[in-house]
Amino acid sequence: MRRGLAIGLVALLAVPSATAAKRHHRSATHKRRDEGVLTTTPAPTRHVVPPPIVPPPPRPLAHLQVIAREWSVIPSRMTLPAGRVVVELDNLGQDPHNLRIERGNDPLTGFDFPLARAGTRATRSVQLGAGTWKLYCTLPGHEALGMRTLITVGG
Ligand SMILES: [Cu+2]
Repeated sequence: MRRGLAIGLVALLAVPSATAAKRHHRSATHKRRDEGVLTTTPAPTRHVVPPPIVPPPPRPLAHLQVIAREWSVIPSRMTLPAGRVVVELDNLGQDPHNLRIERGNDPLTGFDFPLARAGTRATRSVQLGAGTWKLYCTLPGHEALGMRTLITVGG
């Protein structure tokens, strides 16, 4: 009789402890989930990580449209910053034309566009230094007829 009571007491004592263990296990699982959330925020560290060095954004390319027709060469702007320039030649005339971009004081320095048929467009990227540049059509007589202009490239 006494023995049975003792077993009963042990059983009673054992039940709450098993529940407590379960509860403990559940809270441990919960904790793990919380830890998972915490990992998304940077953990405090002893070493200070320097911020990544971000290079400055590249300077936007200057764009120059040049309209060629009989008998003119008309640039979209008369002044440009020095550097790389995307030049778009639009032949809006009825005849083929070309374009040469030549340094004002140095006729040996220049950029040549191939012959553009009427109604066609050609694009070239060129590097223009500071100074005056002449834009003209190199076909015989075309410059004399008016297919020339000067632009100023700044420093
Ligand atoms: Cu021409």
